[in-house]
Amino acid sequence: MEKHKRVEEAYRLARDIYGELGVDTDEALSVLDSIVISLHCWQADDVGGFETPDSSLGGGGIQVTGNYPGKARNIDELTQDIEKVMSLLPGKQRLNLHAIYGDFGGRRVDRDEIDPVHFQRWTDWAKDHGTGLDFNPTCFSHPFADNGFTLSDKNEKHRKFWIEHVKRCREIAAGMGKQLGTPAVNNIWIPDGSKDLPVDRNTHRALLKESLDEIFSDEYPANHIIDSLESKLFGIGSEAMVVGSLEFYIAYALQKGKMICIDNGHFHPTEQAGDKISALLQFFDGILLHLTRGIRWDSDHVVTFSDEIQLITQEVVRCKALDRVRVGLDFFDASINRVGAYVAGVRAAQTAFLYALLEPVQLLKKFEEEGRYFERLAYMELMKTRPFGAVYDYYCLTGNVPVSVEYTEAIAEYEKTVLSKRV
Ligand code: RNT
Ligand code: ZN
Repeated sequence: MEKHKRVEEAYRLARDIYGELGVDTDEALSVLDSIVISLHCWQADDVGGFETPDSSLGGGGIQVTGNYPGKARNIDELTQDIEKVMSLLPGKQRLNLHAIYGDFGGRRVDRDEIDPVHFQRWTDWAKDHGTGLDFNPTCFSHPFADNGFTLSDKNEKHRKFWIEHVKRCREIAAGMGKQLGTPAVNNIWIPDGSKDLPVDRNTHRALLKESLDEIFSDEYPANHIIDSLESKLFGIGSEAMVVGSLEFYIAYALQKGKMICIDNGHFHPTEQAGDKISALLQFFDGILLHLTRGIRWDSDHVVTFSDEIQLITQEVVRCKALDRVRVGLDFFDASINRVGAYVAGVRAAQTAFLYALLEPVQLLKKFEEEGRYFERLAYMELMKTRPFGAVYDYYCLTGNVPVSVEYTEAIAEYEKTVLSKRV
């Protein structure tokens, strides 16, 4: 109780400090509370999924390292983990599923056979929890992806297989969106690319375009499904060329009215994903974010409150584009408590949005317009030491979730009573 009083007191002080800068902390918190972050289910089990026979992450140049005990082995354990995560977070979240996470009842259901019934359990779960669902085709961890190509494969049989898979994913996602009353984002990412210098980039890109055209020839209402396309610069095993590059998808998505997904791990390390937002917003109705953290490569480390994430959230807020941006997370770290990793990652993303919402944008813009760049710099530096942590703590307190480090104790308890028993 004493502790909680201190959180309230600190918040009152913070409110005054921000108030002097013309920033309304109450208003910032109410906007923050409207930001729904989509939790990627795949952090709970290292992108393994629940297919039979057991698949584990393979191909596609994405990798999980670590073998921390306690990963989710089935839908029961995954929902248990996600519910735990949600109970430790302020605000509302959605759940983002991959196609390999269906309820396959121990049967072998190949990717071109998945069906809405395999996901009804998830939709029912989401209904019960008042949350929305998002979806992703799984075009990796499969023998037909072993040569490094899926939707752009020159092997017609395999390409047709992947087209069928993605078509079914769209049907599943649209069904979820319809039942839940909130459109599901179906985000297509494919690993297709080449390790060494290819000669025929053109045919692969033509095939990808053809495949997408075929996939999108099925029409669904916009209030059931939002289609999104995720580009990448390079991956492990696709260093020389990725078929679904930024240029390819920007052009395609613009022409076809689709959403573009910006994963901040998918660019040259010195390129800033945050800089792209105001450019894309001039043309796109919506952007999907995959917030992640690359270290030297697209390593998908847990999101932290980094400069990179800050610039992304600042740009979304500065562009007043919160209603046009969908926020998803995309990381998979098996070297630490996986449930704790989720909570830390979401809290970091929320802190970054809050930090952006607490920026005295009007004042900074004024400095900028008047050419007072020293003041702009000085105030931007000042904001780094203003008490945004006290504001976030208060958000947790009023959201009835553990404040600051208290949540690590809840994770330790969950590890002791639940995760450590999964052997
Ligand atoms: C891979 C992409 C993609 C995946 C998930 C699992 O580089 O970021 O979003 O991480 O589909
Ligand atoms: Zn991603």
